[in-house]
Amino acid sequence: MRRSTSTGPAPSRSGTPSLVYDSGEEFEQITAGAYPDDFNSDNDENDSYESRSDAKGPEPEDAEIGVIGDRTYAFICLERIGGVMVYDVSDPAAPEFIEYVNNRDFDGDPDLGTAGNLAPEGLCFVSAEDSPNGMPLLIVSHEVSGTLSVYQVNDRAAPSAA
Ligand SMILES: [Ca+2]
Ligand SMILES: [Ca+2]
Ligand SMILES: [Ca+2]
Repeated sequence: MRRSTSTGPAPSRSGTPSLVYDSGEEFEQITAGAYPDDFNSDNDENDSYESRSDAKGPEPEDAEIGVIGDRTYAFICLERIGGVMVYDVSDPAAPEFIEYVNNRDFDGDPDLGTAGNLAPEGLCFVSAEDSPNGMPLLIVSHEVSGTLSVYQVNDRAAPSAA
């Protein structure tokens, strides 16, 4: 897995995994749309447009699955440009893109610690029943900024007032 994410049944003793979906260039289409001036930036410097285009692009780094209500979601963090892709993978053969969130600051200075959260490395989903505030959470660790982000995952059917 380099630039895209794939879904398929888990390997079993009797069989081998088979690919049922691959996101192709969708991550790069989405990040290019969100950050046309910072597409395929690196994670330790700003104004680095396209610097990762020849080397893994956004670099999907970790993936986590979370069940909320009757839906199953996949969260995929992008180590270079930053942020997290959210897909509804309740139908593994037809994942639905939900949103892309990135709390990096492209106007800040990574060396001064003013560029937000850089280089998401690991993800941890906390289900509502295990969450201290009763809402599902996604915890994201960042390798370059040395920071943690905690996102509350709101139900799409009942968005929070905030
Ligand atoms: Ca990596
Ligand atoms: Ca890693
Ligand atoms: Ca890394």
